[in-house]
Amino acid sequence: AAVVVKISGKHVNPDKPGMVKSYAEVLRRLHEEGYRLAVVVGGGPVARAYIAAAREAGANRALQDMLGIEAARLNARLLAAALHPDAYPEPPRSIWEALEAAATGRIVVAGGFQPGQSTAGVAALLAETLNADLLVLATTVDGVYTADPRRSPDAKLIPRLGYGELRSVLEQSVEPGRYELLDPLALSIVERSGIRVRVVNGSDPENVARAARGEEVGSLVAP
Ligand code: U5P
Repeated sequence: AAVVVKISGKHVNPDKPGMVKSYAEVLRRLHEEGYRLAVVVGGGPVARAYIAAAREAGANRALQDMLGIEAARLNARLLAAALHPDAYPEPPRSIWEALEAAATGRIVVAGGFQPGQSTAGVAALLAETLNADLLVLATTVDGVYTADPRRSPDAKLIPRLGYGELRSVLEQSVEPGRYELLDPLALSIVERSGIRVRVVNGSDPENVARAARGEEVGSLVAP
């Protein structure tokens, strides 16, 4: 089966070498079990620091995004280094490059592609291109909630939802840096191709393995 995994940059970054190692172990095991894997790593705190600095220095939005893209690619390189030699060594910059990397049979590890989206957009595009059976989002929350669980104590986890329901949950919280699981591009891509998305808590990398194997963990978004 082909599975695309998007890991939050809050889990894979230079401050968390132990997590990087655990993710590498889980992903390597899935690869050995025969899963075709593409992994997208977010920019995390490193990206936020560069974006804020570029903004204060007067850089435009596209160039702020370009720094976020490179920060995510650097986090991707960190994970790829831990996965060596099972990962393709170069994070792809585009779908074409991702297809080339995937054709080698190694684990593809990507960061950002182009401005105007997040790494969730990259993950959705890769899931569509690679005909993935599942897109796993390894986030900092346990799943999709009725409201932002970090701000509303009575927020409830939704175990199974459709794309329309996800869209209305995401619309409740549009503040930058808040509860963002998918950007608008990612949402429209998974919806148009009916890609199944499982949202899990990535603080435990084993949740990614559970999701890949089809276990009921976190939330499932499906047609
Ligand atoms: N980014 C892009 N395009 C991509 C991926 C990321 O512009 O394809 C930029 C955005 O500014 C994003 C930041 O907020 O890099 C870090 O990615 P993420 O951790 O928010 O997904």
